[in-house]
Amino acid sequence: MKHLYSGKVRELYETGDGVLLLVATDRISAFDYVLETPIPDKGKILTQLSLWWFERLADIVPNHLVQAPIPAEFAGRAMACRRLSMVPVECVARGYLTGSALTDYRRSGEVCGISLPPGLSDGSRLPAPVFTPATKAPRGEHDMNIPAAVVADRSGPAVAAELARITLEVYRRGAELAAARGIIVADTKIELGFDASGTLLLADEVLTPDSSRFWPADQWMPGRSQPSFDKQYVRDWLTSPASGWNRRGPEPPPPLPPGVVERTRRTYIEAYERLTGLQWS
Ligand code: Q0Q
Repeated sequence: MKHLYSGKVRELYETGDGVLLLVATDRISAFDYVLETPIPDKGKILTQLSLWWFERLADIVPNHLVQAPIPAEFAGRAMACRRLSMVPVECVARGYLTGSALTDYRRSGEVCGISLPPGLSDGSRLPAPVFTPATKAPRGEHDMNIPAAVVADRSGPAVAAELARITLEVYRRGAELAAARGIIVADTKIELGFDASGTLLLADEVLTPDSSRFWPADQWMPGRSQPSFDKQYVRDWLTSPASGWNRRGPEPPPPLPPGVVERTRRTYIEAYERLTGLQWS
C-alpha cells in the first residue's frame, strides 16, 4: 500500500489495485495544533458518521465511495474511494457567521464578495446559507476566502455554479437534520472531484465535527464564541490554569488528562448517536 498524503488527523493511501483509502486517525486538533493525546475511537466514529451522511446525501450528489476490502489495521476507520481529479477549491457553506467569515465581515461588511446585513456578531445566524469558497492554503496556513467570481474564472461559470449548488444543498440537508436533533451545523467544508466521465462527486469526509462546526443548539448565544459540541472540553482544559499552557506562547499544548479524553470521546459518540439514531458499539 502506498502512502499518499498526511493531513492533520487523516491519512490517504493507495492500495495495489488503485483504490484510495481515506483513513481517519484518533488524532484531534485544537488551536491549530495537533494534540499529542489521541481520542480513542474518534477515527472510527467520524468515519461511520461520514458513511451515514454519504448514504443520506446520495440523492443530492453521487460520491467517491467504492466497495473494496479494508485492511484490518484500518478496520472501521477507513473509506475506500475512487481516485478523482479534485477541484482545487475548499467548498464551504455557512449558515452562521464565525471564524474567518466573521473576520472578513468585520473588515468589509462582506464575505467572499457577498454583502451581509449590518449588526451581525459572532455566531449570528445568516439570513440564508452562503457559499464561501476558499483557496487551499499550504500546510499550517489558513485558507483564504475568495469571491465565487474567482472560482468561475478558474473553473468556468458552469462548474462554479455546480460547486455552489452542491455545497449549499449538502449544507442545508445536514443543517436541517442536525437542527432537529439539537445540533447546529454552523458551517461545513466539502471536497468535490471529477471522475473519469467528468461527473462531480462528493469526496473526502462529510458533515463531521472535523469538517464542520458543530454547536449544541441549546447553548447558542450570538455575540460570543459558541461552545464547540466536540472540542469544548479540550479547549476549556487547555486554556485553564490546570494545563499550565500559555496559548500565546511558543510551546505546544501539553498532553490531555484522561478525564478530558474520555469526556471528548463521549461527545463524539453522542454526536453520532443523536444524528444517526443508531447506538454506537
Ligand atoms: C483527496 N484529500 C484530502 C486528504 C490528506 C485526505 C486528496 N477520492 C479522492 C480524494 C478524496 N477524498 C482525494 N484525491 C483523489 N481522489 C482527498 C483533503 C488530505 C489526508 C487525507 N486529498
